[in-house]
Amino acid sequence: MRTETDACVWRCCERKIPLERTLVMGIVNVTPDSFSDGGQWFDCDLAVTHGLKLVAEGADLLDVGGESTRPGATFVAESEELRRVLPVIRALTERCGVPVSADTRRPSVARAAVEAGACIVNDIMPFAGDADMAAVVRDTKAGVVLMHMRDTPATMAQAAVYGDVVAEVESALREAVAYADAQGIGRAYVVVDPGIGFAKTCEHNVALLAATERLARIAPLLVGASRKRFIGELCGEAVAADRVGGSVGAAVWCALHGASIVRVHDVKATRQALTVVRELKQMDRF
Ligand code: PMM
Repeated sequence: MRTETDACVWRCCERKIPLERTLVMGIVNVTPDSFSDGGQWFDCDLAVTHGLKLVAEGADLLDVGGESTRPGATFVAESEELRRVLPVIRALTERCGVPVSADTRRPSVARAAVEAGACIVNDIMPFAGDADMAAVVRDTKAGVVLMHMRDTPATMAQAAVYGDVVAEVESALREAVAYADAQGIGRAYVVVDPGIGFAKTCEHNVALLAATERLARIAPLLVGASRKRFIGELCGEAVAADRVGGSVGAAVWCALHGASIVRVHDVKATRQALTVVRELKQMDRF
């Protein structure tokens, strides 16, 4: 069982990140092909400038990734992933002041990222890709995001078959937390994530978001709905960058239902919305 104290702080290397209010994690994709912003920051200087802008707009954390996970994407070589992310992580850690996370499924990249200054490992294939990942997290004392997905980005669309998606994702996340426990990773280091859009249809994503409160009982919850395809399907927007309103709506919903962190592209709009809703919610108590 988590204690109240654990629930309020996320331990990430030397940092203790308070989780009393919903935090905004800004996305820095150093990739040529991400579905949401592919190619825009595929250059170290551009990526760093983008990360600094997100922090100026109110990001509490930054998530740096060097491998696209869009449906159908194939993996890049380890050397290429390292080449893309390490200089960006190093520069952002030195310059931005907020905790930096490495979005990777590779233990070698996770370890190098922590050595370069990251304090969070965002593992989209929790411990499945390689058993060494748990050891990296335990040894470095990095915070870890355990995200639900099935198969790999290249094949996940065919794996989007569930009887009861909420129960199955909940049970898989509980298993991932138990595995982390067994590997000696303290609960205070762990955040879970339902993996919106990863081996899920539009209906599955909506059901999972509707179950935010239930999923947030497993461990502190991170949700990444930003610009994803289901928002396009619900709102009739084919272009990812035109899904800001729907993305902010999803982030507000998650915050109101107990999510600790929302992972977003549009930090400024999300931050404004969460600030106003938070004020209103506080007034609501009186
Ligand atoms: N989504 C993407 C990439 N990494 N990590 C976590 N923890 N949760 C997510 O939902 C998630 C992720 C999808 O791609 P994007 O970086 O272009 O948004």
